[in-house]
Amino acid sequence: MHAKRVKHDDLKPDLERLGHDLEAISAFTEPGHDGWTRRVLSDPYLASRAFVRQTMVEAGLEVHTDAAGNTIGILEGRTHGSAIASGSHTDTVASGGRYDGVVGVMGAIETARRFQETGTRLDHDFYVIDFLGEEPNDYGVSCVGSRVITGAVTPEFFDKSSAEGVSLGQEFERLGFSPAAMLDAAWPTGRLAGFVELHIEQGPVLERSGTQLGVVTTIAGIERVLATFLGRPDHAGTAAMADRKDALVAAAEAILMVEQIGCSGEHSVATVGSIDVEPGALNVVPSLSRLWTELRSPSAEWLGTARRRLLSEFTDLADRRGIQVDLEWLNDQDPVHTAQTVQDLIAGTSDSLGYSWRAMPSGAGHDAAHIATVTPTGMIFVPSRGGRSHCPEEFTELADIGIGVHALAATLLELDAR
Ligand code: HGY
Ligand code: MN
Ligand code: MN
Ligand code: MN
Repeated sequence: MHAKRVKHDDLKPDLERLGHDLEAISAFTEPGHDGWTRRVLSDPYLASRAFVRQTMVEAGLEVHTDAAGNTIGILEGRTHGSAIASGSHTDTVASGGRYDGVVGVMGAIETARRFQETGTRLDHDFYVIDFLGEEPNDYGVSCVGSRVITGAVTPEFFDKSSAEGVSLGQEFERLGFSPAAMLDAAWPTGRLAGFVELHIEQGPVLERSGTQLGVVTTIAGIERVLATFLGRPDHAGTAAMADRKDALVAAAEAILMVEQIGCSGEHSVATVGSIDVEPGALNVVPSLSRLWTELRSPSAEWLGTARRRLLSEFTDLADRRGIQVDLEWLNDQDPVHTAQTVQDLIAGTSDSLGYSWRAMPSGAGHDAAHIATVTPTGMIFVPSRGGRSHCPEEFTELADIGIGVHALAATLLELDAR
């Protein structure tokens, strides 16, 4: 006996209420930055999570925070066996946008409201999840909450140290999390019967093609590496050019190599997103440079080749310049195919609701990439204006978000009935 069969159309979200939620959470940001900044474990982030928790409570959910630091709101089902889930993240990159991740969390909360308001009692418990720390933290590690519940963390995960010598584990302990508990917080197999994440596309495809929804087929794999070049400090006025061991010039050459690697495959990209230089004085030949680098592709094979190519080219470069290079691989995320069964549910409900859709890959990483390792998982995209994201210009029309939330609710109803 499945849930009372509400009509898909009745699950349309209350746009004004959804818009209010999106507006309210965008008030939480680090002052003095362009755009929105809610870095994991920062005060604005901790304050925004209290808001999300309260919003879940007011939406009639039973709320708790698990050992992984995920905020989970539960709408009880009829059977309490396994659960179906939806959610995303509410942390941001520095000077980022106000839709990345947020749309998936507030959209899932609105969906829970609509199930209750239409008297829809699902068979499965429905989990609404705000995952901890999806964006790469200062240690280069992303998707903390979804990795923990899928058993994708190891003790080394917490040993990573900052330049100041503070480990990720110590940082989490400072804020009341227990790395030991996190290492033991994987959810039992079968706890989830399915997961769907609503997210902004963060690219131009839907807008350019005039399509309302994206049905995500694969989520790009990501290799992140911290490359440290160790040269020699010298007087900038007396050290002859031929004698220098300049760590910053080496970094400049390495950055162009990364660009060439990124251009070497279809749908592949490669980026050096941040650089540190020491000692950072105008009249001292740089002795050290750190390059925070990532490689992405939907192809595991390309990622393997690119990783080996980066290693060999950086090593040759360091040898040629008589300096040292150290590579710390930070986190890897394999490319993930979403479940065909869930893709079909999203496509079918979009058709039944009369929304246009297209199957497409995701160049961005998501919590769904980890959840997909333990349960049938799908993703729904809504358009990003100008394809822009991870910047203050990130924007998606409320009406477009509403279409995504509507498709999400209908998809979850069908997922529940499977
Ligand atoms: O980096 C990403 O792909 C995601 O937006 N965190
Ligand atoms: Mn992001
Ligand atoms: Mn995101
Ligand atoms: Mn069922």
